[in-house]
Amino acid sequence: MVDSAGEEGAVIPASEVTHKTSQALAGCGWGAGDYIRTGRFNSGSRMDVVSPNGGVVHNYLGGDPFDHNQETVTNAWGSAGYTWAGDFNLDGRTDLASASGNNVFMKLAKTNGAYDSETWTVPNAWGDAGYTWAADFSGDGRTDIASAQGGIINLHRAKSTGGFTSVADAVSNTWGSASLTWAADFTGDGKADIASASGGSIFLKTSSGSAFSSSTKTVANTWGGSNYTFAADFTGDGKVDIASGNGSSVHMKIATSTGFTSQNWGVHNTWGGGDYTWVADFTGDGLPDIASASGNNVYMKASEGDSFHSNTWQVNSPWGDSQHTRVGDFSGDGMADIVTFSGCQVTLHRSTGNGFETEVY
Ligand SMILES: [Ca+2]
Ligand SMILES: [Ca+2]
Ligand SMILES: [Ca+2]
Ligand SMILES: [Ca+2]
Repeated sequence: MVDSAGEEGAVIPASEVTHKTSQALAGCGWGAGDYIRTGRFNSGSRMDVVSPNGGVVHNYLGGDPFDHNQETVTNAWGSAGYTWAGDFNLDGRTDLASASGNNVFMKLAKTNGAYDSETWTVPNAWGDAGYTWAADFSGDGRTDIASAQGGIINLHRAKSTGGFTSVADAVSNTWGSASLTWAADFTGDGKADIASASGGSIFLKTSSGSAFSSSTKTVANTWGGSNYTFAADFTGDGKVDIASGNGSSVHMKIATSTGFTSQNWGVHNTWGGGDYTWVADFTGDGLPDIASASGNNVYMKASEGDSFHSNTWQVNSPWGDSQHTRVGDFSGDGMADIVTFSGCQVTLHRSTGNGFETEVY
């Protein structure tokens, strides 16, 4: 099979690395790596990378080249595991929210890259960070927060006027591990649900918009490592599926209107490290792909809706650490790229849809 992503098994050689000193960042700065977030923080279609550091947020606005600016914010943050990026006020720009006790410290993004700092209050009832998610549970486009504590989900719905409406909703106390628990729209109705996998069961909490209903779906007990397990809509039908890479198979749990269908999609047994394995649409066809980097090789498993197409997109430059390496459509052309920062140096692997072109500046 030959398609826009190249032949099955093809090795697409690295482009010449272009050194664009004229694009060098005017400055840079970084806070702790576990607070780095991606999103669309200013106007426009390009993904950005932001790094909070106390009373400032360093913006690296996408993308070819990136621009750095440093914005002043209120120095009020919860811990990294309770810090999220999402559009909490539905203005089309990604915001930051960081929870501590009764307070959710908001940095609401403005068109010029700056932030309005606000504090939105909630009841002080939080589950572990691994069971606390920011997603649009209500389906109105605003990002909400949900935090599970056993048989209770504390749901904080973002209001049109700002702030949250909080409810404590009783659910079935059935959970797999945090690394196999995701908030995403598994049912395709526009409202994020919560799915948690354990062996041959997926415990689903389906959102009605204001509460969750609990059910258990039976699936094949076939899983790769949690770093290779992802929730995304690999089939393109609007319902989020679960894919778990394991050697020459990706174990698929494909969401249906009643549960999940288990399948194995064959792939080349080529994988990089778990910290360098990502899901994004690198080919630009609307379907999420799996990319896994090891040295100069980025092993691409491109979804074709009912199978993966395996080939290798090479790059020719070193990797920064995984927290400073991010995927997203930074160049704004519909194809996900990889950026790796090393201090003020930016290495952008820009997807062409069937390979990477690399710029260093
Ligand atoms: Ca916003
Ligand atoms: Ca849903
Ligand atoms: Ca799907
Ligand atoms: Ca794709």
